Amino acid sequence: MHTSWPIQDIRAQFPILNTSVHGKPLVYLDNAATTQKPLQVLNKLDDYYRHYNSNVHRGVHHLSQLATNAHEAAREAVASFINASTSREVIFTRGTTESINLVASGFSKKFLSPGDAVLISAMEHHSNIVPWQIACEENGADLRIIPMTDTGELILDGLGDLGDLGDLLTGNVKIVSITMISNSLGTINPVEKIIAAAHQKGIPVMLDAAQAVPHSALDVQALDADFLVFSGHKMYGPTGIGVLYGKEKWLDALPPYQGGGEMIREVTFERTTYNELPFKFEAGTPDIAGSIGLMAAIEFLNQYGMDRIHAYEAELTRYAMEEMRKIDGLRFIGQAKDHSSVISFLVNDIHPYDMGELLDKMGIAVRTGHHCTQPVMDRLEIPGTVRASFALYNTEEEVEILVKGIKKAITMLS
Ligand code: C6P
Repeated sequence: MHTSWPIQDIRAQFPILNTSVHGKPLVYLDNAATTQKPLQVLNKLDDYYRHYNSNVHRGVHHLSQLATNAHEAAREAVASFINASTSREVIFTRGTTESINLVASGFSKKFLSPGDAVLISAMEHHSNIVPWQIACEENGADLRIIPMTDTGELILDGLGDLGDLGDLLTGNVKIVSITMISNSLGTINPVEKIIAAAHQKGIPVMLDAAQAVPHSALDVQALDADFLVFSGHKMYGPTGIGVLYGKEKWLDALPPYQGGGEMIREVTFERTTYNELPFKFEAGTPDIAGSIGLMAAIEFLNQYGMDRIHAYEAELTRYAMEEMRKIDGLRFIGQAKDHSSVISFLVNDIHPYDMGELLDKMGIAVRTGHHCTQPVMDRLEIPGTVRASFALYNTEEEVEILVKGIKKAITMLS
């Protein structure tokens, strides 16, 4: 399989992959929660703190200029990675959650009124539900949900033919906010169609790309997304840094999120004027090491190419599903035709926590539970799932260890 994929070189860049857990070699399959970090990223963080740690945009001194240049180069790198038309459209945040909160809070203050609605889907992460619930509550607006099938696919009746979502996408919807890939089901949603339908009615769309950005090339202009959000730590970068992409016209229209240094142009006790984009949304000292680390992660990904990464992971996932399908009593939770490298499953009536605990004893790191998507679990009437999620450094051998581990756990728990 994929003899051209430089798996040994790649793994050599992730020292943590050589760790032992409970005396067994680590098999890290919790990449949808967070990915491990390559030396390239670790070294960049170390280099920053060791050699040019300084605050940005504030000092004329040499170190501050170095830090500012690196921080702004990171913004350019993100802009080019997602093909934003300008780096002014790239706001650094703490992550996906903060990015969504920023937009939801802006819509709450400026664009939502009683009788309006926000449209999300049945498979959103809590961070794309709760901020909108708060915004709707603040304004007497409705939170509408695109339903899903038992196989974990969105029900988009009429989409394509009618160019709308039937009763859901009506004129009083002020924004559609939808995940590109479900973190608990692995479903890849047809966001292009949803964007086209929403735009026909002049409704903006925000894409939660947290699970998409590490796995395939993203082009915000081709997608015509109005907002797109993601976290650095799920794409081999550090924790604490994330991105809000927004079309300039939308970012200009939104009010500031937080007040403080950096986001202002002029302050008097009577009145404050705000800085231009992107700084209007970046109050306080930013995560400078984080942005620099994120740039290193982008360089790491670009070195292999998103298309090749996607092809390798897709083949690995196919192999994993093929092998797992042979396990008696195992059922996949989320069987969408278009599937990412997230595999959720249950075995007979074994509780996901029990399976997860036993796998952990074998050195296999998977996630168990509701994965911050409780409404998905309620919809499917299950307590949670076991989730194995793959990254570019995982191997066929690791898939085989997982399959053996699941079989062993079944024997122990039956
Ligand atoms: N999902 C998972 O194990 P933050 O925590 O802000 O970096 O990302 C939140 C988030 C938003 N949307 C989606 C689709 C996500 O998957 C996540 C994070 C992790 O699935 C942690 S719950």
